[in-house]
Amino acid sequence: PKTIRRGDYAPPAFLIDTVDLDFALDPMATIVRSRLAFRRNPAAAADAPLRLDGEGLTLLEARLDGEALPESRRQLGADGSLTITDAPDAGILETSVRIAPERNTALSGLYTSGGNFYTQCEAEGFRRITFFPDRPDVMSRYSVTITADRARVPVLLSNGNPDGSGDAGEGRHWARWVDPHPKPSYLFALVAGDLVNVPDSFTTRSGRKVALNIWVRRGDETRCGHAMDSLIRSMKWDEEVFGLEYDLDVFNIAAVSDFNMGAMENKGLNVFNTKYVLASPETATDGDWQGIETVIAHEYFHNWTGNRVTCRDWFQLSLKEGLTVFRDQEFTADQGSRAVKRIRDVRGLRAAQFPEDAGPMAHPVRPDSYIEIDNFYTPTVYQKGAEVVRLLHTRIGPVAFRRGMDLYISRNDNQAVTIEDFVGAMQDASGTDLTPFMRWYDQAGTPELTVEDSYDPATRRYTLTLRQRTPPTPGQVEKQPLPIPVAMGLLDDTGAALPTRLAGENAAQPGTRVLLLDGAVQDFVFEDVPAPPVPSLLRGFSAPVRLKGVPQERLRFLAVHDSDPFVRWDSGQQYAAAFMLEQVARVQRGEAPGFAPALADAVANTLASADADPAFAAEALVLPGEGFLADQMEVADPEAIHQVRRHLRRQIGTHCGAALLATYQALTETGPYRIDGRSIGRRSLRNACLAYLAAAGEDGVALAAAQYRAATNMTDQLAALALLADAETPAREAGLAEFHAKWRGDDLVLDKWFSIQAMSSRPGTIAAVRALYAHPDFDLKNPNRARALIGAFASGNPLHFHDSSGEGYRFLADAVIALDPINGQTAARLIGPLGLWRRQWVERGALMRRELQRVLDTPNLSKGSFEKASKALQ
Ligand code: B3K
Ligand code: ZN
Repeated sequence: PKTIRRGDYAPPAFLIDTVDLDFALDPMATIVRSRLAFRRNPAAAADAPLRLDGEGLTLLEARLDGEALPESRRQLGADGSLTITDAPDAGILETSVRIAPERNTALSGLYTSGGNFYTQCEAEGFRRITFFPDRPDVMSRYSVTITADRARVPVLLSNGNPDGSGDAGEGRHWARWVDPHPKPSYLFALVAGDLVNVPDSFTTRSGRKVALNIWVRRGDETRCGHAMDSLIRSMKWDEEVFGLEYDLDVFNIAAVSDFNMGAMENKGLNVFNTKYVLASPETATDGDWQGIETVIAHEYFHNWTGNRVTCRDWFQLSLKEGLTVFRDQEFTADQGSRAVKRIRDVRGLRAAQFPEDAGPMAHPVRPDSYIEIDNFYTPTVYQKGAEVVRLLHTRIGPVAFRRGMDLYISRNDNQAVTIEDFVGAMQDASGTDLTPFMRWYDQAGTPELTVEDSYDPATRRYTLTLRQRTPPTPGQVEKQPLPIPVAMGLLDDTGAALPTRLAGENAAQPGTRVLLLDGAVQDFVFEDVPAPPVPSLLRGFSAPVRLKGVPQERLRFLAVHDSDPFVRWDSGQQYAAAFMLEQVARVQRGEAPGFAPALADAVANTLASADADPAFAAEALVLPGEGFLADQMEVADPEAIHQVRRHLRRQIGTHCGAALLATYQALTETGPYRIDGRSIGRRSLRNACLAYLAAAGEDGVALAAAQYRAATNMTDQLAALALLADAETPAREAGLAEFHAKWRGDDLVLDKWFSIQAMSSRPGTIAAVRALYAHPDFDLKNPNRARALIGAFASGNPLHFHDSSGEGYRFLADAVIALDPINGQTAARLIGPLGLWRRQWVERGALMRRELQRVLDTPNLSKGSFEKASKALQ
């Protein structure tokens, strides 16, 4: 397979001004007729041929300016493309192709799900529908006519505004859609089938009345309220915070149960995984409700950051994704607790992006090369990309940032641009030189930040020495220092904030200030410091770095006293992590893990003050995860990590049993189910208490069984069932069987049943997972189901995935090999966990490599899986 390089970018040879598409829908033989008004791009070489991407298309006819094109003037390439020789500088190209949506198991292009038609075009799926220069810098105006059987396919949707519909004879009907805004082909969408809509409306602040619709399968319309409410709040928020208004008369969302990712921001017609639309208290957990709000907001925000201003090429992907994640994070922060939102986002970044940045797939936020672009929709492009936008926000402040956004949009509207255009707008709006920040986009790896300090009582000077180092990553050995904004403050020995005055400043500043570390090492000297202070660093996680070497005593102090909730939470986590890693070392030496009374004290303190902010307390109670701990170790030890974490959970559950039980009981819900932040926080706290109680022994497990039986919402039901699934109790089999019987008709709930069992730490889990793979309800073709079992096991169960027999690795490789010919994109995404073999013992590493090699040796492997497996082996 071919490697695509960022440096090889060349503008398109031809531009397409208008696209007229005509679909005659049929599951096995859909005919797509296209009429393209093309013209030579003045910015490109004058002799380049007119080449159109295509993949798996059966060409029926091609006409140039009304005349049939002789075979001699059209070449079909081995890659499926179509090249026209001696094309005029401008003209009309008409093609007609046949495709079979029903046979499209890759779920890219036009496919069917449950008898309905859906498309997914990002990144390169449009070429599976019709011949086209399928690249984001070709922006065109689209009109679309759809014809289909009226009885089986009553609803016909595409991008833009509706522009007529009618009878087509012989039981068929048609509808036409016109999108007034130019767009790249990856934003094209078509949805058609037997769907029902949940309608609402929104009036923009300039008075445009927008019809809102969520389209679902019959029966699902009662579960769309939260998605609609999230959409309306997103539309309002974007007007208020960024001054951005919706720009069409309709906004349609269609939900589909077979989908490769979360959702897709097609212009005016978003397509969503049902997982991010459908929710009711009985079927969705609090996490699901929050996921819906986030993804609805994210896709809506793309209308400006992604659609109106799009990417010049796929290397610029973070231009839209990093920025849009930043926007959805801010939206959620404004809806509830900013501190808890930040904690969750950082937890996610550390769980997924930090390991990626330390592994074989490490790549810059703006990658230099790829084989399959679908492999680069990564935590680095999304989450680290959002962190880099946040760095700019921190550096120039909210007012200049907003001016920068206005400038970015007004300069680049209806264009396909680069990350330089974004940073350039921020720079011009702020008058700050931001060129050093470009390094964050181009350098991979997570910087390590270390701190030393000294205090001189004679001069009352306090010196903080900050040092940075970024470890080498594949293909990038030498690293440059990065500009790192460090939000910080100083505390006195009672925990009170000290005003800070840096040498050279006239007046002291109260509260948090931002130091900019832009060299490898730098001293910051504070004047008039009355006594040795405790520094609080990286408040709000002001940069995506690993802060190292803060002594345990300081972490304990900050966990209690700092004014910044993120630092309080993080100091507690870092303290616990360091302690746990010491116990892992003991276990590795054959000793028993010890117990830290300080951890029990911390839990007791958290419980005592939990009522002030239950959601924060719940975050603080949860011990650092097994993956987080493994990521701190040069060579991981999944068994020892698991043993230590289990031991500590039991100890805390025992030591703090009375307080945990009291909190648990005090939080018992009486009224109806509510989904506001405080109610969610109370449920998380209650279930965090239950988890410790269940870890402590039989009484706790019995309590979980009782909660399972009494639960009236999915959050409490599933939390209890997950604890039972991990325990040795008769309630386990009974609970799992009952849950299955109750929910077997509901795909999204059944996914949870698969995941819980895949993540169990009980002995025999690998065999159980193999049995679930053979279960009649398992369906490899459905990406949600495949991820619920295979992905949950490989990413969510380090203990059994890394079983020293290698059976966990073998299961994953078997599944990837089976899935790859069906859906290469989803298969490739599952390979990741096998790539971390360098961080395992040599023997395990060898077993992992053997499985990667087996994947690689599979005939006709997709280029996505080839790229993942071959890079992992390097
Ligand atoms: N832009 C889509 C992701 C497309 C993934 C293609 N493999 C969803 C999003 O980020 O909003
Ligand atoms: Zn996105």
